[in-house]
Amino acid sequence: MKFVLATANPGKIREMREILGATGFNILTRDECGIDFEVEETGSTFFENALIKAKAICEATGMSAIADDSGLLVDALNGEPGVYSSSYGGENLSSDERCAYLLKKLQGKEQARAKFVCTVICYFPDGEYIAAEGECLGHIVSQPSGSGGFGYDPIFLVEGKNKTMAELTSDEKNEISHRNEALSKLTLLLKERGYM
Ligand code: ITT
Repeated sequence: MKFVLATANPGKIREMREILGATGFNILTRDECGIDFEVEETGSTFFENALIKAKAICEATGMSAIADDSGLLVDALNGEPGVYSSSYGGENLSSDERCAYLLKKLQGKEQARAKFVCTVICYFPDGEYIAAEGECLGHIVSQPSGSGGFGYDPIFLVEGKNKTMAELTSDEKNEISHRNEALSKLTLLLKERGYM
């Protein structure tokens, strides 16, 4: 079975390929399908944005498309950056700058409970789709640490581990991540529907 990933984020593409590797699916990227346009994320929820991306890439390629919409929710910031995680603090910031911006916003707050969440949607050429969600609990640390992963990983201390997400190996991250939970559920649903 062939799928195209509806994400342009290289960190997500790497992890989705690693996680879906065991399924035997043939996973293509947007680039490999010649998609060079950006999909505008006009939704106000992870679900809406995942659906917008999956539908757009399915319609452009004629192939079943899997989209990931994800983000970081920090309790003391009332759930920010949330659906705006990829542009928090400004469109053109680097990941390091975005982490620094978030840490600055958290200054003076007492607790820094947070979670990563992920909604994945597989959209089929007949207009049907299936969705699944995952989350990963943790805390924000005041000093970034580690060089693995991407995005906010260096400032996210994983619950139950004394390490930031960026200090985990990619296998370790993929065992506990929000993305893994969502994609594992999606894979089960695809299995139930006879796609593998
Ligand atoms: P696509 O829309 O092309 O998929 P994007 O990066 O814009 O790429 P999102 O709109 O879903 O995707 O934004 C998700 C952001 O949340 C992402 O850019 C990171 O900043 C953050 N994020 C999501 N998952 C993460 C993870 O596993 N580790 C660190 N940060 C993550």
